Parts: sequence; structure tokens; C-alpha cells
Amino acid sequence: MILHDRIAEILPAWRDRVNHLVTEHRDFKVCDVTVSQIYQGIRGVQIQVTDISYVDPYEGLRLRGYTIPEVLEKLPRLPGCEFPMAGGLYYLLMTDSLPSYEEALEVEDEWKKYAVIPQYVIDMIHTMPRNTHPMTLFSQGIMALGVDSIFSRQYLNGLAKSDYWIPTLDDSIRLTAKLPALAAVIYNWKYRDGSVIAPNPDLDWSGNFAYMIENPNNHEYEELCRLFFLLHSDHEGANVSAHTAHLVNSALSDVYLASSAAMNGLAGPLHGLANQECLRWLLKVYNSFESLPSKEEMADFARAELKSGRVIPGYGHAVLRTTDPRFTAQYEFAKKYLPDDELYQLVCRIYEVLPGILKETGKVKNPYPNVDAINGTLQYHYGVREFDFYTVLFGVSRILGITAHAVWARALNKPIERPKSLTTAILEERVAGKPDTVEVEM
Ligand code: CMX
Repeated sequence: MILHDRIAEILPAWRDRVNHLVTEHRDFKVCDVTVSQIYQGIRGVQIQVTDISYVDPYEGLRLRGYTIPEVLEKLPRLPGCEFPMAGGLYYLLMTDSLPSYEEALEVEDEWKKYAVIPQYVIDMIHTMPRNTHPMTLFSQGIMALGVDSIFSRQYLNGLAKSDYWIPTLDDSIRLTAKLPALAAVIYNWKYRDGSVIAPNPDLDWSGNFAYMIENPNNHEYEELCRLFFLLHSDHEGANVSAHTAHLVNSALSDVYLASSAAMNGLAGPLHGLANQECLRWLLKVYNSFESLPSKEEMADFARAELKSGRVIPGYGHAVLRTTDPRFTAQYEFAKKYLPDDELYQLVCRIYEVLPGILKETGKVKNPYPNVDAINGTLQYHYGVREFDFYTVLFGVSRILGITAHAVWARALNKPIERPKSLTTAILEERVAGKPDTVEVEM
């Protein structure tokens, strides 16, 4: 398959680069770790290397070196479509180069071969209690698909280490192929009549999700899916979901196990679940005013929220120090497709006043909107109003990045991850200047 061929072609040079770093510069110190970092979520500690994506504080996300506007401009799109095919994005993430139209189509065609969800997975979802969170169903569905893992089967048969990446890529293609259908099965069962709609072979991967949930606004919603699934596909390697997948996969658990684990992290309110909170807050603001609030009214509302100790969802970021370009891309989409939507107009009003107010606090490091400040507004406009489902959409997209990380981690022979933990007493002894007794094997 095209992804296998291209990775095989570029892999020797990548292995040389990494081997050079590890052999010639093995003792080069990358960063120090402070006591406060250890106790505060290892924030800022540079513990991962990934070439799939990088988040620059001032430019935002780069996917394989390309900014979001560049990716949107350069990736191939189907005739009549404004936004690129996810197949082209996957080619870029996996192979480090921009695909031609034909190459993007080849990935889309490969996905089509594996897009249908086996009946036993549908049955499993349909027998769960109705109140099961869609992220639980999504994670379970991914795990259940893993019975067919090619990596796990070949590993038992004595696969050579240098070839681990090949069945990892096979699994990745088969898993990602099924994600839109899996999400649609969950959506239709949780919120509709439970119909199972087969993927439409005439549509691309992203557009198919819109088709399988029978979105009445199909063409525009297909376009939103193309944009949304592209924007959420990756965000470096050390956020909770990416790091979880990396850790689990480093034990040679296959990509189904690793992706399911990642989704369990994404399901947390401090990670992927934040987007539903943003829409909830936006609706609270919306319902507090009879019409679009003036700038002054909005400013007073925001100040009162801050005064009562609440955070404003959708604003701020741990790494970014500017407006998230993923926010901007969706903002531009809304400007074109739904300029009269009242929630979108509220998003614009908040964007006008909130950065200034957050700056007034003197403590918020990034007073600008992140991607979640607008995600829900667009889904809501197109009738996907079930907030708890939004994280599943995020997950469908994010597994594109997660599986690309996994293929490259195996291709570059990354070993099992095993950092060292200490005790409080050891730290106390160290800060008191006592001799260090911890032996660390390098
Ligand atoms: N509203 C109010 N206060 C905020 C704020 C916001 N949107 N963003 C940051 N602050 C506050 C923090 O709570 C912190 O206050 P204390 O010192 O009193 O604890 C202070 O400003 C400094 O925080 P920071 O260093 O600027 O931000 P962090 O890196 O600690 O946190 C984040 C980042 C995203 C958790 C935070 O900005 C936040 O809670 N935002 C709102 C929730 C949100 O939008 N989450 C989605 C994140 C999307 C993503 O991660 O991709």
C-alpha cells in the first residue's frame, strides 16, 4: 500500500538521524526538572520527541511542519469540496510529505475497504445500558475491533523488531477506516432510532460521517466534518491522550489497545470533554440576554463570572500564547456558512471583549480563544446538539494523529517507556543537600 511504500523509502534516513543523536549525543542534557514541575503535572518537561506535529506558542499547531492555513491550502480536495480529504491529511501525517490528489485518493480508497463495522461490535454497543457515555462506547468499540489486530497476531508468531511498524500501520489503517462508522453507530443508537447506515462508497472518510448520521444539512455538514476532523487530528505528543497512547503502545500493546486507552484520557473534563463545557457556558450567556449583548453588557457579565472565581471556558491555553489557529479556521467557516447564527454572533462578541478583560486580571497567560470556544457552536448549528457526543468527534479525528505517532514510534524502535518515580523522603533529602542514593540506568 502507498503508505507502506513511502514510509519504507524514507525510514532509513530517519533511523540514521535518530541513531546519530542517540549515539553521538547520548549525554547531551535536554532540560532540568524542578520539584515544582514534578508536583505540577510535569508541566513543560521535554520528555517526548515526535515529528508528526508541534505546537508553537505564537503560531499554533504545525502538522508535519505546516501551519493550519498551509495545510488547508495545500492538501488535495475532492471536486466541488472546499475542505481537504482526510486521506491526504493521513498521508501527510504518516509520510512527512504532501500527497498528490491521486495519493490522497489512494488512502481514501484503502479506508473504504475496511470501513464497515462488524456486527458483533454493533451488537455489543446495542446491549449496553442507554445511559452509557458515548466516550465509553467509543472506547469499548475500539477495543472490540482489536480482536483482529494484525500486529498482535504477527508478534506472537515471532515478528522481527525492525518490522514492528508494518503491522502497526496495517492495524492503523483498518482502525481509522472504521472510526466514522463506529461514531455513527454510537450516535444513531444513543440519540436516534438505532439504525445502522452503511458507509456511502461515493463519499470520502469525513463526509461519510455526515451521511451515516443522516444529517439533514448534508453538504454543509460534510464540509464542517472535513474541517473539524482535520483540525483536531493532532496536537503534539505529550498531551494526555497522545502520551497515554504512546505509553501503552510502548509496551507493544497494539494500536487498538493504545487508542482505546487514549480515548479514556480524552474523555476527562480537563482534556477532550472541555468542548462540551464551552458550549454550555455559551448557552448560559445566550440565555441570560434577550438579544445579542452589547460590548458593555458582555464585559460586565464576564467580569462577574471572573469575580465569582469561575474560569471562562474556551479561553486560555497551557502552551499557546495567541488565538488558536484552529479557532480562526472555524471562525472563518462560520463567517461564510452561518453568519446569521445567533450563537456565532455571540462568539464574535465575546471575542471582541474577553481578551481585554482576561488581560486585566494580570494572571491569565493566554487571554485568547482556544479551539473549544467555537467547536460546539458549529455542531449545534447543524443539529448535532448532544453535547456529550462532541468528544467522540474529537476522538475520531485525534486517532489519526495517535496512530501516526504509534507507527513512527515502532519504526524508530522506541523502547518501552519507563521513567523513574521517587519518594517524598528522597526529595526532602535531596533538597537538604544529602548525597543522592538513587541509581538511574541511562
Ligand atoms: N478564565 C479564567 N481564568 C483563567 C482562564 C480563563 N479562561 N485561563 C486561565 N485562567 C487563570 C488560571 O485559572 C490561573 O489562575 P490561578 O493562578 O488562580 O490558578 C491563571 O489564570 C494562570 O493560568 P494559565 O497559566 O494562564 O493557564 P494554565 O496553563 O494553568 O491553564 C487552561 C490552561 C486551558 C486549563 C486554562 O486557560 C483554562 O482553564 N481555560 C478554560 C477552560 C478551557 O478552555 N479548556 C480547553 C483547553 C483546550 C486545550 O487544552 O486544547
